[in-house]
Amino acid sequence: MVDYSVNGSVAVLMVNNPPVNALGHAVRVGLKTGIERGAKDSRVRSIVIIGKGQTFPAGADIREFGKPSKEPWLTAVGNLIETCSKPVVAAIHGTCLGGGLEIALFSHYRIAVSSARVGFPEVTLGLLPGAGGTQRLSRLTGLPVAMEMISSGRHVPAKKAKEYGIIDEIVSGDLLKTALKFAQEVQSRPFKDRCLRYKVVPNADRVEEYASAALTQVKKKYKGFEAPVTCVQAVRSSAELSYEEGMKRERDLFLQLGQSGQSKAQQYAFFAERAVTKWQMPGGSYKTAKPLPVRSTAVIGGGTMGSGIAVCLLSAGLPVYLLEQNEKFLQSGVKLIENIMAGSVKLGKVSMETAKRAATLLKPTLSYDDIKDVDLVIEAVFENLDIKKEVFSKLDKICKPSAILCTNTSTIDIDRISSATSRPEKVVGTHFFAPAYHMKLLENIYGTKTSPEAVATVMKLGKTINKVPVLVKSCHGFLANRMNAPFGSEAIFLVEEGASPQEVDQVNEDFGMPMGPFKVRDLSGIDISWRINREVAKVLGTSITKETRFLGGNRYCGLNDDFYDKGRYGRKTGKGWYLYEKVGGKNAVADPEAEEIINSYRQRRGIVKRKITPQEIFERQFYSAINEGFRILEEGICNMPEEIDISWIYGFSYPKYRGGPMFYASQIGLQRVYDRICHYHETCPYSIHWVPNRLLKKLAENNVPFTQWANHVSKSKM
Ligand code: 3H9
Repeated sequence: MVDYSVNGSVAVLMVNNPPVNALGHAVRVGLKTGIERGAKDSRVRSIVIIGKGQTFPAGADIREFGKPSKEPWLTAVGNLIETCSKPVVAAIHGTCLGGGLEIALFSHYRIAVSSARVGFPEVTLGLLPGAGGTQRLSRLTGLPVAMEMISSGRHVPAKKAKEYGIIDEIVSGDLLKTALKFAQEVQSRPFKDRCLRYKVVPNADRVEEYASAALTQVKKKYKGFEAPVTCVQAVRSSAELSYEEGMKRERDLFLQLGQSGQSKAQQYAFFAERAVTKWQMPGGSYKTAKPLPVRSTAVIGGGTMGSGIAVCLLSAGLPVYLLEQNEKFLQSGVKLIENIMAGSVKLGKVSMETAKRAATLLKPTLSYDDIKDVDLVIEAVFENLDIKKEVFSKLDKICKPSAILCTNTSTIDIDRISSATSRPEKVVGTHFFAPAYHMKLLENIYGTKTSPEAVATVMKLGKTINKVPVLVKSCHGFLANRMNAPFGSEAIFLVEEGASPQEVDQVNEDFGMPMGPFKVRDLSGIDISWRINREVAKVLGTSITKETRFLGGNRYCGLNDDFYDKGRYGRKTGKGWYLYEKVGGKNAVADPEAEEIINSYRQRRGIVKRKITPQEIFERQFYSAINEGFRILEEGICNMPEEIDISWIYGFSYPKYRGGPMFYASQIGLQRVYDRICHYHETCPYSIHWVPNRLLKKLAENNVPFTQWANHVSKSKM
C-alpha cells in the first residue's frame, strides 16, 4: 500500500491505495514503516510522500469508522513524520483532504500542482479533523481561516492554499521529479522551525472575538448540524491550550462527534450518494450501458421549470435551444433565464464568465425545425398528458433518430407519454425539482420500453450539470412525489382535525426540514395544488365540489380549495396559509383571517377541533411517507433504500444529519414504526397510505438490518 524506493539521496513513499489513497490501516502501517526505514537508511537525506494515481490521500478510510481502531493511529504516524531526523516533503496532487492534509501538515514542506485542492471535509461526515488538523491549521493560517475552512469543509484550490500559507510552493511539470529536486534542495536547511507544533497561533489573544463571529456564522448557515459548532470549538482550543492539551481536546471532541447519531447519518449519506450512481434496470446497468454524447440540447417550454432547466444546461456549457409557442412566452422565458443568471452571479454561485458564456449558448426559437439536430431534448410544458403527447409527437417527427427525448413530468407514467412516439426506447423522464437551478436532485425515470442507453445518457447528464441523479422505474408520481403525497395530505388532515398550520410547520422545522409543508405550499402556490387536485380528479373520472370528502375512495380535504376560492394563493398574492409583508414577501406570520377560514371549514363539516400533539404531527407525516417508501421498494420502483433517502435529501432538503426517512426508520426501529402505522391505520380511516406495508412488516418481524433491506426488494429491475 506504500511503496518505498530511493532516488539518489531521497526516499520516496508512494501511497498506492486506489481509488483515493485513503489512509486505511495498511497505508498507515506502510507510512510508519517507510518513515522509520528512511530515517535509518544511510543513503537517504530527505523523504517525499506522494500519492500514486489520481490523488494525494483524500482522508482516513471512512469504512473503518465505527470499527475497533487499529494501531498505528494517524496521529502517531504524523508524530513520526514531524519528529523525523530528515526533512519530509508532501508532494500534493488531486484532492489532499482530511487525514491526507493532516499528513501533509505533519510534513516539513508542502508543494502542490496548481490543480490540487486541499481541505478538511470531516465536517460533512459529522466529524472534525481528528489527527491534529484543528490544532495545526490555525498555526499556519490564523484562526479565522482555520475556523472557516474546518467548519465548512470547503475544498481550497492550491493557489488560495498558498496565499493562506498551507502550501509552500506551487509547481509545474512532473510532480515526482520536481519533488525529488525540492527534497534535495532542502536537505542542508535546518527544519525544526518547520514543525507546526512549535509555532504559536497568530493573534491568539483575539480568539474570543474570532470564535464568536465564526459561531454566529455557522449556527445560521448550518442550522441543526452539530459538527460545525464543535469544529469551531476545537480550533478555538488551539489558541487557548498548549499543543499537547489541544491535541487531547481535539481527540475528545472527535470521539464525541463520532458517537453521535448525526455523524452516523452523514457517513451513511456519503456512501448512499455514491451507491445511487450504480444504477440498474431490466437489460442494463451502469456497468454495461454506454451514454450517448450530449453536445447540444433543447428545452421545450420557457416557464419557471423550463427556464430553470435551461439555466442548469447553460451553466454546464451546453448550448440550449429554448422553444416556446409564441414570442411573448419566449421573451418571458429568456428574461427568466437572464434574471436567474444575474441572481446567481450576485450570490457568487456562478462566475461572470459562465454567465456571459451562457448568454451566447442560449438560442431562443419558435420553430421545431431548429431543434432537429440536437442530441437531447427536455420537455417542460404544462403537466397535462394531452399537451405532452402533442409535444412528443412533434419531437418524434422532427428530431434526429439518435436524439434522447426527455420529459420533466413530475407524475405522469413515462409509457403514456412515449406512446405518442415511434421510438419509446429513446424516451426517458428527467424530473427536476423546483427551483431547478438550485435543487440537486434529478429523478430519472425509465418506462417499460426505455433503453439502458437512454438511461445512461441522462444519468451522465445529471453529473455533467452538477445534479445528483437517481434512477427509478415509472409509475404514477415516481418516487419523490409518491412519498410526498401522503406526507402533504397528512399535513392538511392534521389541520382539518385541529392543528394549526404553524404547529405543523414548527414540528417539521424542529426536525430539521428548512420549511414546514404550509410554508412550502405558500411558496409553490395554492393555485398549483388546486390545479393538480383537479387533474387528479379528471384522471379518476370525477370532479371536486365543496362537498367532496373522498377522491378515488381516499380521504380528501377541501381546505386548500377554500383558500384558493378566497384568492389566497400564497406568497404570490401576499397571503395564503400565512400572511406576508407584501405580494411576493418572504416573512410568514400567522393570520387571523386564515384561522377563520379553517374554523369555518371545520364548522361546516361538523368537525370538533381537538388538540394534536407534536408527536402525532410528526408520526402522521413522516411515518405515512415511510410506509409509502416501503411500498415503492416492494414494487421495485427503486432498488435500494439509499435511492429514497438521497431523493429526500436532495429533492426536499431533508436534513442530511438524519440520513433520510428510510435510514431514520431503521434508527427508530422498524417494529416501532410498523406498530405506529398499524395504530394510524385504525385511527385514520379512508387513507390507503395507512395500509401497513407487507415488506415493512416482514423486515420488522425478522429484525432485518438496514444493509440487508435491498436483498428483500423486488428484483423486477434486474
Ligand atoms: C478523515 O480524514 C478523518 C481524519 O481527520 C482523522 C481520523 C483519525 N474512505 O467520490 P468518488 C470511495 S475523514 C473510503 O466517487 P470522486 C468512494 O466511496 C475523511 N472510501 O470519487 C467511492 O467508492 P465506490 C475525510 C472513500 O473522484 C470511491 O472512493 N475525507 C473515501 O468523485 C470514489 O469516490 C473525505 O471526507 C474515503 N475517505 O471524488 C473525502 N473517499 O467506487 C471523501 C472516497 O465503491 N471523499 N471513497 O463507490 C471525497 O470527497 C471524494 O471521494 C473525492 C473524490 C473528492 C476524494
